[in-house]
Amino acid sequence: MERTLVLLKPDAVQRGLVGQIIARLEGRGLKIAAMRLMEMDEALAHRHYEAHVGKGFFPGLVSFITSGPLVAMVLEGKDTVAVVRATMGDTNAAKAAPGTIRGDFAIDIGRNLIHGSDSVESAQREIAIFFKDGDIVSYRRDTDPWIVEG
Ligand code: D4T
Repeated sequence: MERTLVLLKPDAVQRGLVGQIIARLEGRGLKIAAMRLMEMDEALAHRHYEAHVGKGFFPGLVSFITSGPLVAMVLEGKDTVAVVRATMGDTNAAKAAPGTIRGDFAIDIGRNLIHGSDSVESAQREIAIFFKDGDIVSYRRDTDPWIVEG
């Protein structure tokens, strides 16, 4: 089973969309392996978004992501990285397809509600930034065989 890091960004918390967003991810069959409400400081934001340091949108991104509490989660399941990205929709929320989280709840790239790791390698790096090994819970659900064959 694959794991990914999901962040429900400060706009999701402020707009009261945390429950609806988690419901969509859970509804697909993904399993919550870790979850915490927290604030990101500048150092953590730089670490998480290290690939974007120096880009024009970086200062705005850091100011937004550190502006209030967010929900960090580890989700687990089959092809989780790709499934979460598809469920989120296009990074530029204005172009995100209806039916996706961003396509239904957002209209701006700088307020796009949710982050999901873009590869298995990124997921490993990002999960380690937000969670210790002991924070991640492995468990079996009776519904698992009804969600993934075999
Ligand atoms: P995140 O990392 O938040 O899940 O977004 P994506 O993986 O979908 O997109 P990204 O890494 O390219 O961008 C990171 C983050 O920066 C914001 N952003 C991005 C922005 O405000 N303006 C921009 O022009 C871009 C490219 C949105 C997501």
